[in-house]
Amino acid sequence: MPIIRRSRGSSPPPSLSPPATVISTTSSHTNTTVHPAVGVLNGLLKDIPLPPWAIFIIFSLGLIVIVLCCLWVCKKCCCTRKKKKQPKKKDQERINLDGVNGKTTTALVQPDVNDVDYGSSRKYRGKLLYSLDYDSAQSEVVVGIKQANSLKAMDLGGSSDPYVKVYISPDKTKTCETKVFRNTLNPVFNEKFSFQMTKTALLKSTVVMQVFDFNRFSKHSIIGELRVQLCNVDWNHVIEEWQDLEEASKFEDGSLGEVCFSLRYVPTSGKLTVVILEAKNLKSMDIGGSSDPYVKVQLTLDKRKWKKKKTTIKKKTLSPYYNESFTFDVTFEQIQRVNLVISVWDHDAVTRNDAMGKIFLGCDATGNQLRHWADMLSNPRRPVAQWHNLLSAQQVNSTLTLKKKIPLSNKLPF
Ligand SMILES: [Ca+2]
Ligand SMILES: [Ca+2]
Repeated sequence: MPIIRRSRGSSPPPSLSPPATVISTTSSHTNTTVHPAVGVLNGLLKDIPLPPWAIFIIFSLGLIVIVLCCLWVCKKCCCTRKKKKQPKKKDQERINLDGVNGKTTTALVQPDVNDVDYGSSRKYRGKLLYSLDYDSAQSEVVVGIKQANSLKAMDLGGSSDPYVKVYISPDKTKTCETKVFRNTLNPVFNEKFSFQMTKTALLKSTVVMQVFDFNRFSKHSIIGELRVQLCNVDWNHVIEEWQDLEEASKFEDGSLGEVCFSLRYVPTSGKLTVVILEAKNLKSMDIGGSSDPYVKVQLTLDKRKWKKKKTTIKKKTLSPYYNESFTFDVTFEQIQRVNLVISVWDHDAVTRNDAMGKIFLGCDATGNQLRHWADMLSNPRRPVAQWHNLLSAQQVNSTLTLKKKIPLSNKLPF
């Protein structure tokens, strides 16, 4: 205890004197070793009326601010570089989008890779040399089928058996064919066909030249076709030219024949009556240039097969007359969701029956068919009859995209 007191008592006097000694030693130390510039700095620091720790904090803060400034400048530089890159990306995207948006138009002007492929396949169908002449004294168009070149091979042996079918559309009363040339892709036909035609009819007509591959035991397949609108032809010159064959148009109005039927709907009793009256200009499906047509009447509900009935078979005719009536129970609520599918078939005793043409009316129909359906609905209890051009079964099926038959339970009222 006393020792402690003594030390405490003795310590205060030295504690007062040492700062003076320390300062003197430091000053002597700076004077001897430190650079003159640091001396000037120390002089300045001495002049600043702030304690050293405050100066240190201010200096530190200044340093931090400078570092932050450097970081900000660096960041700014990087951002501007990125921004310079980004617009390039946007430009690329914009170019791509333009390409997508204008695909139909650009494809027409300049084909892209896919179109080049398509073009090569088009060339691959081959080309046809034909001639056109109009004899105004005789009122007839003379179509010359001269020769074909580099036709597409349709048979397994890498060749074809080509012949050309010629007719004038829309009046298809006369159809001509060249001889069949066996096993060649470069046939020389040199045949001429004449078609009676007034000058006014000429302006509305199209010459159709279809190159087929003959097959003895299977259906003849089309290689390609040319369609020349006669209103665009300069008849002052003899027309003789090569043209690349096009892909055959799949759907030609009127070419499959026409069918006439009447529709009657009674909303109160929910009865839909379809009377199949007659058909005309049907295609010949059998050897001997005829068919055995019957008509199938089918109803679909919500795009599903629902109910069907069919007429009797009319033997060996392309203009059958039926006058057969079919009545279906269709409630007023259901009639809004129904399509009526009329199809004409050729009956064959031995082989499978062939579809000759098809048509559908109802909620998903368009044009003439929709008009007939709408007329029926707006004239309840009255039969409305109309002729319709048959379309190909594939075309109608793809529009309808029928699903499976409705399960039996769904048909029951309980
Ligand atoms: Ca063949
Ligand atoms: Ca038949």
